[in-house]
Parts: sequence; structure tokens; C-alpha cells
Amino acid sequence: MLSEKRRPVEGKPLLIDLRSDTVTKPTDEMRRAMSQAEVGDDVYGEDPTVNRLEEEAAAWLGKEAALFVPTGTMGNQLAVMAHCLPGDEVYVEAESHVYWYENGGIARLSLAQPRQIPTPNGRLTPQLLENALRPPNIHYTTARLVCVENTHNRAGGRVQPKLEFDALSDFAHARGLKVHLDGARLANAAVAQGISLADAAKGADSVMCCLSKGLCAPVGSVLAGRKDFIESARKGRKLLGGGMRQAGVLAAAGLVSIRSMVPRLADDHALAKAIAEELAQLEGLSCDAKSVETNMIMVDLDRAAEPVIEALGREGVLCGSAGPRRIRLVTHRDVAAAAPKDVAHAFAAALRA
Ligand code: TLP
Repeated sequence: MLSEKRRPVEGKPLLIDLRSDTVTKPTDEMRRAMSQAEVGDDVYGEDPTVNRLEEEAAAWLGKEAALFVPTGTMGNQLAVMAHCLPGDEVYVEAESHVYWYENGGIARLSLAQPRQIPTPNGRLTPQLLENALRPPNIHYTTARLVCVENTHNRAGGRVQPKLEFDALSDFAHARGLKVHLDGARLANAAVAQGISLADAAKGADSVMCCLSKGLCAPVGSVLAGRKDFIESARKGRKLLGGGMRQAGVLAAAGLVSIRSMVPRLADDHALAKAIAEELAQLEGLSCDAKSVETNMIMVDLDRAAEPVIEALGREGVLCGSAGPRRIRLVTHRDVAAAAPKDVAHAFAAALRA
């Protein structure tokens, strides 16, 4: 339901684009690295820059091997394909991206059965998983995989703390399940906790992390796991038409993301908090600044979201809907530090309109 196609209102200069951190532009350093990248045919395994990115991404995420993929969606779906057999059950948090926003991929690409587990805050726990699991029985399909999302998008960028994730993955492993981590924004989760991404992903058998969101690369995500898992995902990527050729021009930007863009996410988090604190003072909406843990802000309205989003667009603030009366705002590198006051003024005007 996010209004990804919303564009700046014609004739009016764009002021603040808070639709997503996917709108970030590559940095100057990235553009330089892209123009100078050494390349080869990656389907033959001959692109030195892609090979370097995959090596560094594996170490970054604390896994044996990694694969460069065009999108986070492809990374998640390849993981499900590599872990599951047709008919298997995949446990997903009820509001997770892999269930909500990936076109039914679990069912369509892996022929597996997603089982939604509702949570109050996007955080699956051993108890909730245990309630969903069934003992082996002739009537039941095979429980195979649990997917965890950190940070959690529809929960408003909430973080699953490392100890909680470790406990959940220990529980899942003890019951013979694999664990896939949708870490599209794992770097945000790591920065918020002051830990490395490898530490944050330790309990996962596989992890996907996007380079094209807050980390500013123009394209690309990485999927990491054991060597044999990555070999299976590499075959799956070819099946889906994701075998790219001189992809080093893209991987070069991804290397800048991994090497130097993570620490600055703290600025995005501070900015999100500041915007939420300004919005919390307005009438006609509710915004809980305390629940802002990373770079997302959820605003609940006392009326329909779409007309307010349109009015905000006329005020030069772009954002998306995350429910009939809910607006999502996402901070990123291309939002000015002075934005909180401007965003609050735009909301006040839009709510008056
Ligand atoms: N999320 C996008 C939209 O698809 C909703 C956004 O603007 O937030 N996992 C998570 C948790 C995500 O938030 C996203 C993208 C993905 C996977 C998919 O990544 P891409 O867009 O690269 O396929």
C-alpha cells in the first residue's frame, strides 16, 4: 500500500522526499568508483569487482559466502527457494515484507506455504513460534523455515534485539527449522544496537541485506550464508533471470556502501526521532516518538491517509501510506537536518486543508 509511484507535484520543486530510503542517490564517491570499476562477465564468475563485493559482504555479514543480487526481493525469494521443498511450511511474521510485498513469491516461486504469525511489534518470539508449530503427523506439511525481519518495516523500523533474535534462532534450530533474516535494513538494526552486522546476523542460516536503501547504492542487495546455500541461490538467481554480466559497475557502489556508509545511519535515526518529536505535538494525529528506533516514523491519523498524503505533496513533503489511516515517513542521507520543522509545518497545513 506504500505509494511508491507518487511523484513530486508538477511545477513545484521537491522539498523533502520521505517516501523511502530507497530514493537516495549514489554519492560522489560511488559515482567515481562506478566509473573506474574493473569488470568482467559475472555469469562466468569473471567480474573482479563483483567477486570482491561478494567476499567482503560475506565477512561483513559473518557468513561463508555471499551473492550479489539486483534486489532485496530477489534475495529473500532465493533464500526461500534454496531452503525449501514444495509444500514446506514457512513461518513469517504476519506483517513481514516477504509476505506482504513480494507478490506471493513464497507460494509462486517455492511452492511453499507461508504461515503468518501475528505479533504486536514485528518481533517473533520462541513462544509465538512454538504456538504455531505442530508435531510431525501424517496430516501436516513439513515445518522448514522461519523468516525474521530486522529492522521491521511495517512495524515502523523497530529493532529485534540481538539476544532476542539469538534465542529465537536457537529455538528454531532445536526444532529442525532454518532461519532466514530479511535484513534489508540490518545495518540500521546494527547501528541502533551498537553491534556489527555479523553479530546481528549470527543466529541466521541466511541473511539478505540491501545496499540500495540507507546505504545509498543505486542498485543491489547481498545474500549470505553457507557455501552450498549460496551455490544453490546462484543457480536460482540464473533461473529468475538475475545473472548479470558486467555488474561490477554496480558492485563498485555496493563496496562503498559496505565500507563507509554504515556509521552515518545514526544521523538518519536522530533525524527520524526529531521529526517524530515535532509531529507528536500536532493535533489530529498520533505519533509515538518513543517507538522510533531507527529511520522510520509512523503517523496515525484521525482520518483517511490518502488525501493528507496528497495535501502534504502540495506542501512539498512526499511520504507513503502504510494503512488506511497511517502514513510512513523514512529518513535518509538526502534529507536536510533542518527538515523536522518543515515537515511539522507541512503536516499542520495538510491537516487544515
Ligand atoms: N521495501 C520497500 C517497499 O518494497 C515497501 C520500502 O520502501 O520500504 N525487505 C524489506 C524489509 C524491505 O523493506 C524491502 C523494500 C525489501 C525487503 C525489498 O527490497 P527491494 O525493494 O530491493 O526489492
